[in-house]
Amino acid sequence: TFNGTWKIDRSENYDKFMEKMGVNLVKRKLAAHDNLKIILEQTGDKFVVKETSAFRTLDIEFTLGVTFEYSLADGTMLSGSWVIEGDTLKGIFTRKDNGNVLTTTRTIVGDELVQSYSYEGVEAKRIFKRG
Ligand code: MYR
Repeated sequence: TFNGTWKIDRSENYDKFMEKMGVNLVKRKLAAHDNLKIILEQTGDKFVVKETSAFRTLDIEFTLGVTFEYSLADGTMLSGSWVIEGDTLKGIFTRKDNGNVLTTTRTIVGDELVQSYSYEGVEAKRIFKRG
């Protein structure tokens, strides 16, 4: 189960990923220490995500397979949806400003939540521990 509170532990290649996304150096340096925390609550095919970071606090609700909108901390708007395949949440999102696609997955590995990101050929991971 994905349910619970997840606190960021470490990231892999996240700086390069943000650079590809067009995030400037100053914001990337801040984002490297964003203290991201997500609380996931799944009920059937509905999810509530409570996101807290150095940048903002945000509640997101979505239903698997149903398109919704999500804004990044810098205001960039994404539109897309999550589905579950096996034990993995798979998200496909499109940037509204340039039409490029961002894919992401969430999967439990051991006692960690691993979120992967892919954008324009650059991949990153953020790894969370239960908090
Ligand atoms: C959620 O389930 O938490 C809401 C939807 C998340 C959509 C994908 C998020 C991608 C975030 C990428 C961060 C990029 C920073 C430049």
